[in-house]
Amino acid sequence: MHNSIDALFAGLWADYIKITPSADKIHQLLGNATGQTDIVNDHIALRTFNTEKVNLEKLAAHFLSLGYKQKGDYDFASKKLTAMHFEHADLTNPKVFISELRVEELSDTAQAIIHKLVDQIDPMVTTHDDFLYSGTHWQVSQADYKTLLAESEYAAWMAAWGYRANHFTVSVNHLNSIDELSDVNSKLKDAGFRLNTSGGEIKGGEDVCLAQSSTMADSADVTFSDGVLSIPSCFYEFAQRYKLSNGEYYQGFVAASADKIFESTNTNVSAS
Ligand code: OOG
Ligand code: NI
Repeated sequence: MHNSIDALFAGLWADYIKITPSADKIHQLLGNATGQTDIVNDHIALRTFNTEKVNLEKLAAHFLSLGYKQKGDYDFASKKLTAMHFEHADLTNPKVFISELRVEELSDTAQAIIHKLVDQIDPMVTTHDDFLYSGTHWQVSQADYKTLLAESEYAAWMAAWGYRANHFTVSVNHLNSIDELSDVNSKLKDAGFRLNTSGGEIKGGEDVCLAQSSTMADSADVTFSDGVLSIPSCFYEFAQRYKLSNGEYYQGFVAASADKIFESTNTNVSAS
């Protein structure tokens, strides 16, 4: 486990931008628009399988040991996912959203593939400093990737990319001279970035105290056991938070919006 929050997020960021070149370009774009070099990160998200060896708890332990506390929990029935979010008492630290796939709800074929992957992990690695940005700990074939893809985009993404932040999130509230998420979206589209339109370009809004948008994931090469394939890697998210009636900014997530944000790593842009 890391002993510094900054070191952990620096490791996550360095790994993330290697396969998400758009993130660097978006920093430049927003930096030029606002005169800022200090883009504030609202949160990151991590994914895993609910298998005992690597479940949500194993990932969360890295944040709990740094003083984070568990806050909300979420259920995504049709995607077969359970999630929790974590916050630090010092709210200048990014929030963390961790989900896990309920493997036992998949077909026997998909379960067998996932067990074959998880069986290859040394149980000790989940406690290593760099585990949360260590990628895969298994060999996977293109055929198995495609079998998973037909049943669960999430399972296929995990099999190909493993342990790493699937997105960082620009805090729109902390941008100088840009106040609204819709203005961020316009700048991104003008610059040629493709937004996730599932559930609309903006998910949520002032009524749920959180408005979110995201790019569609970049594409990057993955070395499968039987060759290289270019597939969706990671994306960038944009979040605008609103105040609750007590005057404090809402710090949680919104399940209906999150359900659509997951689709930013889909192979095909969904229509709704
Ligand atoms: C997480 C999707 C949910 C949010 O901000 O609601 C999310 C994921 O894609 O793993 O990030
Ligand atoms: Ni997010």
